[in-house]
Amino acid sequence: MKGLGLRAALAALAMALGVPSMASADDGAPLPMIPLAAEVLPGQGAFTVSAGAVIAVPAGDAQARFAASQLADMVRRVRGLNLVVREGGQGAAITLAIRPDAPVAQAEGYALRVTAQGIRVTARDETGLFYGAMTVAQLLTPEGASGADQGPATVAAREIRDWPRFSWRGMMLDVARHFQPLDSVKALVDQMAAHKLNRLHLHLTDDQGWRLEIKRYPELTKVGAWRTPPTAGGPANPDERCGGFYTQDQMRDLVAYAAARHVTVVPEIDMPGHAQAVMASYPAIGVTGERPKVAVDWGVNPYLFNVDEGSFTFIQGVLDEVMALFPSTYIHVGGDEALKDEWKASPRVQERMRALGLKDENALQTWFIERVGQYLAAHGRRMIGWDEILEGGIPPTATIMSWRGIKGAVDAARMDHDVILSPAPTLYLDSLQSRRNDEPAGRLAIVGLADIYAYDAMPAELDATMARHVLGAQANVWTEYMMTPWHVTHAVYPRIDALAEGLWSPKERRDWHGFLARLPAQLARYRHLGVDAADSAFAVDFTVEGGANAALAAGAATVALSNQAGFGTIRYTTDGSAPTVASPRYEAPLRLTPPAVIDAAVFSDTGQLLAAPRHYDLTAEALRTRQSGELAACPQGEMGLRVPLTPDATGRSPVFNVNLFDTCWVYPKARLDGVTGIMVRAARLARNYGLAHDIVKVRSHPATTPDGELVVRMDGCDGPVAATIPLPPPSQAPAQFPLTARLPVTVGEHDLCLTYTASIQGPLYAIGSVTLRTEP
Ligand code: TNX
Repeated sequence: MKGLGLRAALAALAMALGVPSMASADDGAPLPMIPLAAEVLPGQGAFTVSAGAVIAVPAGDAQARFAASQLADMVRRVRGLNLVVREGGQGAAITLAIRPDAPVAQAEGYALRVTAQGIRVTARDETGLFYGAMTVAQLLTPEGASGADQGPATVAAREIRDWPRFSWRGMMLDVARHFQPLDSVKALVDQMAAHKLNRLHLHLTDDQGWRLEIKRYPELTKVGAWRTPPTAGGPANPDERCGGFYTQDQMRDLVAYAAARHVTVVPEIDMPGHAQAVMASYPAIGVTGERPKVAVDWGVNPYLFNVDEGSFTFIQGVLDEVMALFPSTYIHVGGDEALKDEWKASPRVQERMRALGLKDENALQTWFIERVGQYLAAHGRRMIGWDEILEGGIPPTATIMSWRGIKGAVDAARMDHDVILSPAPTLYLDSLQSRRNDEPAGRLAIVGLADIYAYDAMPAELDATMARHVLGAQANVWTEYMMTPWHVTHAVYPRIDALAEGLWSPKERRDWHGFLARLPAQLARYRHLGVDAADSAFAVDFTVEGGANAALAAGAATVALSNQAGFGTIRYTTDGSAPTVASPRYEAPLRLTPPAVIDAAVFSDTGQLLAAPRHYDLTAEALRTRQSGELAACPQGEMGLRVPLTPDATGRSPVFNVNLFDTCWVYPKARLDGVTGIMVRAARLARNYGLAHDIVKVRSHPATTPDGELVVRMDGCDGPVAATIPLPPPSQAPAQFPLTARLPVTVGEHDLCLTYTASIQGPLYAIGSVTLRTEP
């Protein structure tokens, strides 16, 4: 029975002895279900599903058959238990059927009864039946610890009635900034469906790429789907291409794949801004008629659609093909971050604006968007736009997607428009999920698992009549800094679990600790399905009590172990061996004398690994080193981003916390007793950011040598210069290089301010780490 969880072992024993399983089969164990059902009532007894058990569906009901096959597939892949799908037949272990009298009337709802005789799912619609099947799959895979080959699954009798809180339960995937392979998108759809999420918003076009084949406008993908990655100094290699696109056949396949799983794909074609890839393909559609390159700069770029008939002919031509591909009622037309400079500078646009009697460029944007909205409405579709489209007065046909906080949603709902919430930073999954140094690139607003769980999509400001305009919410996966499918996976899982529960389960059922207790089963499913979920919420953090300086002074350190969620059991070793369930359990901070090591991992109460082992090196050098993420911003500055070494890497990349407006960092309270010098791991990155009007805020520091220097000051950024280290010419140094200097002899704690003086027209210099040295 090695590898079996205790409960599974007992069930197996009961089976072997021919004892009927009792209600205690999973008494006390958390219901292995995310999102949690609206209503769960306990029953008498239990039911065991063994290999070869039948899932029966009504004859001829293809959708029920599909739901059953998805259920069987998940149970096979997670548990190694093979179930058989059959049409018709009495006495099956599991039955799925649409019934007009199913005891849940809400759309997408289902009823699920487990009795000693079997598991019955009924629903009034196909979506509800599918979700009931997904719940059965979860009930049959409750075991975190052991995984495949667990044998029969015993489910306690109970009655579940379940339906969603919100109708729009979404995820947005940005395939424009970094193209995402079709298989990765399908894998996301699989998990969305398993989590009862039902809207996949695809951000298909942006400055950096156009990702959908449009037959009438082939240049959009011939030119607009590809960009030449920027360099950090030196000429770009024009043969190096980054990008990709979906053919119409591939997109039809994806839309059908998603529809079968009750996920609607909502396309976004961004306009009038975020349109540089369009102008690179069809410059005549732009305001200036000039042909830019497909953008490599993240942020806000100036290219806008023109407002003449040619633009609308183009947009309508694109939308005709989009509508033919996507059955979604809603079509997203963007409308975000459209810098109005080009419209302001163009006499033709200004003339048109006056002729239309519009007072300013915001009103022109509203007119532009509404014209597109009317076109969609005439074809039976509805338009969604980001909340900026409210700025010139709300377009009458618009549904608003609110991202700049929730104000847009509240305003629009009060004006009787439907709204969808996706406020930054909380529902922006490009935000990092912990302060750990091993977190990959992203925005430095920290959005942990608990933050997503705490999010409530219903703005408190709205009364009951206005509240009906809130369709729901979605989390957005912007991919400027997510270069690989691995990174998207890391950003999405398990935060998707917190999102799903917030959007599906009744508000009063929300319970963070209950959620955490139910999560290990889901993490185990991820492992068996090959979904490399982030363990950021559970991974061990090592904290030197009293700080590194106290440890250096004492020659010994007290190290506390903890994790973000405060969940699970931490086990550790100090001999360099890998921690296991049998390793000592962490109870109290460890007193250690450098050099020492700690390896620590986190386990659930059934012994399941919740976070991979993390290693901590306690050396004097480590105590004198600060990683990029441990450096502070200079006064008045803010570290906004953690960026990779190159913008389009194909694997994991070293990362650097940066303030795009000032290449300045502080090593706070550096202990300089015995210190003779400094070693900075420097990096040279591309400066590829569209800062729009904020460009004037970029701070320049005067240089004294051709390629600039790293200047180290003592006691803050206005203090005396302690070292000046010239930077190597970009053509003569690799992208990462060490910089060393001697420091004046002193004692005590001093804030070290490190500033690059290289030209702000050139590469962006960053810091990987700073180490204080004690060599003579
Ligand atoms: C703002 S959200 C954007 C996107 C960026 C995102 C990065 C929105 C409508 N516009 O273009 O990718 O921030 O977090």
